[in-house]
Amino acid sequence: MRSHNVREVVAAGGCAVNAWMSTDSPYLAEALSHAGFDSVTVDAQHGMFGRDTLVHLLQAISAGPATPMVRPTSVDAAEIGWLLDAGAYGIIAPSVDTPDLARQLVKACRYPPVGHRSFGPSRGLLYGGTDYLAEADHTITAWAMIESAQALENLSEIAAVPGLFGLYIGPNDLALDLGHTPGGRIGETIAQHCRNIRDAAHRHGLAVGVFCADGDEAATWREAGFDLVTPGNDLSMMRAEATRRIGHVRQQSTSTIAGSGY
Ligand code: 3PY
Ligand code: MG
Repeated sequence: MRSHNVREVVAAGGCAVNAWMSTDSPYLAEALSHAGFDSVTVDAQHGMFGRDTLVHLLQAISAGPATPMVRPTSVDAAEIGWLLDAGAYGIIAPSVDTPDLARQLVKACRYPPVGHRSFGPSRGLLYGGTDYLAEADHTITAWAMIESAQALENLSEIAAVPGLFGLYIGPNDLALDLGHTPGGRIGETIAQHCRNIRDAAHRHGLAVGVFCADGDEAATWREAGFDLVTPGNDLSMMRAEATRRIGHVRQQSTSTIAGSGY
């Protein structure tokens, strides 16, 4: 199987930089894969595309050096199995609020006897190579998203579930669930939770990642010891840069462009 950039970066003590695809353009996915990101995650939960386009996005990412990952809509085994068969090397599962959901996630990502992934690797085999069956369980990364008060309560038990690669923070849903306003940069209350989640992940030998509003915020979390950061999604990058250029042309200040990352 091809190596997993995120595993390599994290093993070397670095911080992986992850792109986030929410639009339906394989051309853009290909460009992001060539742009220097370690991984590109296709967002099947909030992305504006269907199943066929998702395969085309993964194919386009394969044309460059970035490792393809996907956020599914849940820990559903049939959905995750299909995404892995389509060539995903990582699954960032939303709303993993309990250790039981974390166990379901791991089982969906692993072949028997550890899990119950069904055999039929399809495009995963083409992209991954003939040793796919032998290597898939060691290569694919399972990330549990921590994005609710319930997940915070169950944090240690979730992090202790064997087979997870990392915890990934969804700061917007976490803010919403805790009664704060989502969008924009991470506020101080949520930032303190992010630091606690980082510590819990590292105590259990897991990586920790976070979705950020922009590159500056991602740099801050990289400095805070995070193992993977996402500096907003494709659309937010495009919108922020478009706004910056328009402001430049019109000679207006662009200091108010703080985006939500979406
Ligand atoms: C969140 O912030 O809730 C996310 O899911 C980020 O992708
Ligand atoms: Mg979320």
